[in-house]
Amino acid sequence: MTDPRLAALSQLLPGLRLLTDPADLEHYGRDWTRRWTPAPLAIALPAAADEVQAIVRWARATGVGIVPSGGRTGLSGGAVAADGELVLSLERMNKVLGFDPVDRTLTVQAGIALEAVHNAAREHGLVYPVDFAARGSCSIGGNIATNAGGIRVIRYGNTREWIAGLKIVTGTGELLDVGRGLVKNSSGYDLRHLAVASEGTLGVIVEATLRLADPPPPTSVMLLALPDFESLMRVFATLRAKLRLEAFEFFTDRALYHVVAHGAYRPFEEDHAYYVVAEFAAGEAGEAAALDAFESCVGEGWVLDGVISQSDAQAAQLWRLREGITESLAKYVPYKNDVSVRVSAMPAFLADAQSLLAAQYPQFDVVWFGHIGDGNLHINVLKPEGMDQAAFVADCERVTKLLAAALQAHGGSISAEHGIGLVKKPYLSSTRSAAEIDLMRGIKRVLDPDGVMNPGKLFDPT
Ligand code: 2HG
Ligand code: ZN
Repeated sequence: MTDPRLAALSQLLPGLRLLTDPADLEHYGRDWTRRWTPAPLAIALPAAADEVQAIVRWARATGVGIVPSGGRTGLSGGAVAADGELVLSLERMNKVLGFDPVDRTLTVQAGIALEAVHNAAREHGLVYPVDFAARGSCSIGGNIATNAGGIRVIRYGNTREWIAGLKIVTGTGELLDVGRGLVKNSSGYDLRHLAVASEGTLGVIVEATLRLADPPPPTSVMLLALPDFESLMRVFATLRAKLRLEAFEFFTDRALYHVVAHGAYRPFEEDHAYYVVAEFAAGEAGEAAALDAFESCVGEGWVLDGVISQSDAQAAQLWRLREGITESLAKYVPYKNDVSVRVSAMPAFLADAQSLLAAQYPQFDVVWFGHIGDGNLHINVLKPEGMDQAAFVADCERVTKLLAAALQAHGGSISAEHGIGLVKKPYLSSTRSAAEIDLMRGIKRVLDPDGVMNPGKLFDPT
């Protein structure tokens, strides 16, 4: 280890695991965006909060930036280390620390995978209800740092709702214990919520106390085929009125094409323009209500075909059609948009966004899907084979500027649930006012006075 800064870190923390192999730098320096060439200084794998504190103090002394790192499944470049930073991986801090049956909370280290949180909650007869396809690899710390949403937000809300307490090592090296599991606490600013969606720019989340919920009733899944976008919001309103919805997701024919090409089963004989996967409370009443809702949607011409799962295996098969989309598109290195508007603004925004993208992207395969019930659309633009990556991204950026303006006009956000990171940084001001961004910078200055925490993410230093 020749770099004197790393030698100093090793001297400070002789037990600290540090990696500098090129393969490790590459592995830990990137996330799922695959757009930047990883170039971290090294990877640190601390085992405890006091080591994290010492690393932050070292970073302040040496000026090396720190990129906090969980499962690196992010889609906005928030965990990318492409500029000589130290990647601080929470991988070894992945334990369940405790369960409290009275408070109904689970305390975990931040590096634990979301799926391991689900399993731990289930062992106690409860659930941690935030869920999405990357559950096996993403970490709870990363979920909190991006306020991850996923497929059950319409019933349970985003990650933010489930955070009872956090331990955070701030950019000053101080360990804050905020929230402390209290249900009621009107004692001033709630610092928990500054950490949620902060994308590692204020500090490193090292521990979280999560609220747990009662398990949902048994559910069934239905897949519906729709003729047009207008029907989508109508079907949503009908299903929401008649059923206890646990999830309501949509995707287009292009998404189905790719996910089937990737190995999923083909649900209907005929092709349709749009599809909905809805999960709802089952049982006799649930099934009857589902049939009733289905028939009235068919009667209105909003639904053209449909299937209701008859077993858990079939439910999983239907879910795969939605959850397999990201993976099925990965080989195209898509340009991703993750946008939101108020649900009530969705029909008007959709009309604008559709005509905008049809006019601007006539030559690209554009795949729409997402969490329509939350006002959240994912729009993946696929790079044509043989096209230069930089030219493709430049063309997409040109269109994103127009999309950001449309979002601004409809009061929406350029990032619904993936974060700003590096990818959406140029568009932050379409979603946040200048006064808000100034305040955010001010907050960063207080918690990270030397700018060592995830530098260049969210916004550039002034
Ligand atoms: C999803 O909803 C994820 O599946 C990923 O947020 C979205 O790949 C994407 O664009
Ligand atoms: Zn999503």
